[in-house]
Amino acid sequence: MSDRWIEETFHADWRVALRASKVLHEVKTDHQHLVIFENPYWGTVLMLDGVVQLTTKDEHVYHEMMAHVPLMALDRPKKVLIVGGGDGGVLREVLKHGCVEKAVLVEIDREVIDTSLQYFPQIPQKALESDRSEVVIADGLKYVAETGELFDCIIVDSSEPIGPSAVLHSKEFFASCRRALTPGGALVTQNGLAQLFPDHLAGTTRIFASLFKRASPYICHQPCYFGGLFALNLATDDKSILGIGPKKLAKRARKRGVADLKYWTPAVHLGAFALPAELERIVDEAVAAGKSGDDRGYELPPTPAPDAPPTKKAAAKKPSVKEPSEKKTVTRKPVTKKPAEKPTPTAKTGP
Ligand code: SPD
Repeated sequence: MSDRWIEETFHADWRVALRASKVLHEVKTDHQHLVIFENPYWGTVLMLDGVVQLTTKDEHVYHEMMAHVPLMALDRPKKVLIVGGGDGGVLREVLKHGCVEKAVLVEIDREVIDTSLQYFPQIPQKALESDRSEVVIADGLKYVAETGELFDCIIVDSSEPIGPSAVLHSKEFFASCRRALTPGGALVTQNGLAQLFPDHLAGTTRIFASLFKRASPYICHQPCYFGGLFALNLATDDKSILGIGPKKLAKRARKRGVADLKYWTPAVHLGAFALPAELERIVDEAVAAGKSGDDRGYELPPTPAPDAPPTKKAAAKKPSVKEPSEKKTVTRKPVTKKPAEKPTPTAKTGP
């Protein structure tokens, strides 16, 4: 068994490390650092720019909740746009809805698609080749801004707001999504670890509340996203889609042929919108702010220079982390260690 450990840094003071029993593929693509490796517990793991995107053990949680919550809420969604999601997991779930006639997947990095098909084909299954799927290699921001098509549902399956994913958390992008939605359609995005990064949740919620009649974050728990509750965020102009009861949700699932899920149920769907008090407060404040014109999105705090004394504010929010170079950009780079080596200094990550 290999002794290489690959780390994800969530916080200046907190990393997790996964054993890479076998590195299957590692490359710097045109857009990001991509590594796929085997871990005896988690199965196959995909990391982009040092952030775990999925493991074959628990990918169903996130993929089911990204797809089925908005789609089950909608009456008869026919056209779906997925931005990102090149691994095909969300697409696989979307196509389970018999009423979906067309699903367009726009991925900026072709290598995510190619390597997913090669190293964990059980995730996309046949979704990427389906007659109902259209796969476009393009910049999601540009695609959504320029498309003349309208979609009933847009699902943004991005990474954290770093690297090529950063723009997919911006107001400009979400405003374009709104223009590309049919009236009453639903937009969903991943919104990060809510308890670790509440500012991220607040930022997206402010934007959603400023653009849509309703912003409704919901949560799931995906074990490989270490750090507690994972937030997703749904925006719509049709408030009624959030009031669908359990019987109707179950009926829709039956009628559309959505079966044998591992996480989503009507009860989980409804319960996911119940937020713990501390998060509910953050969301309520963000909605109020968004409605009164404060549409500030989440901004990554700048990484301090390696030797700069931390300011009080920076120290409280984002402790300084030693970096090997002068580089000040914030990226999640996988830190790999062999047992004999000293810990490698790492870039501060966290969205
Ligand atoms: N913290 C990582 C969040 C990653 C969200 N995207 C996952 C892509 C899986 N299709």
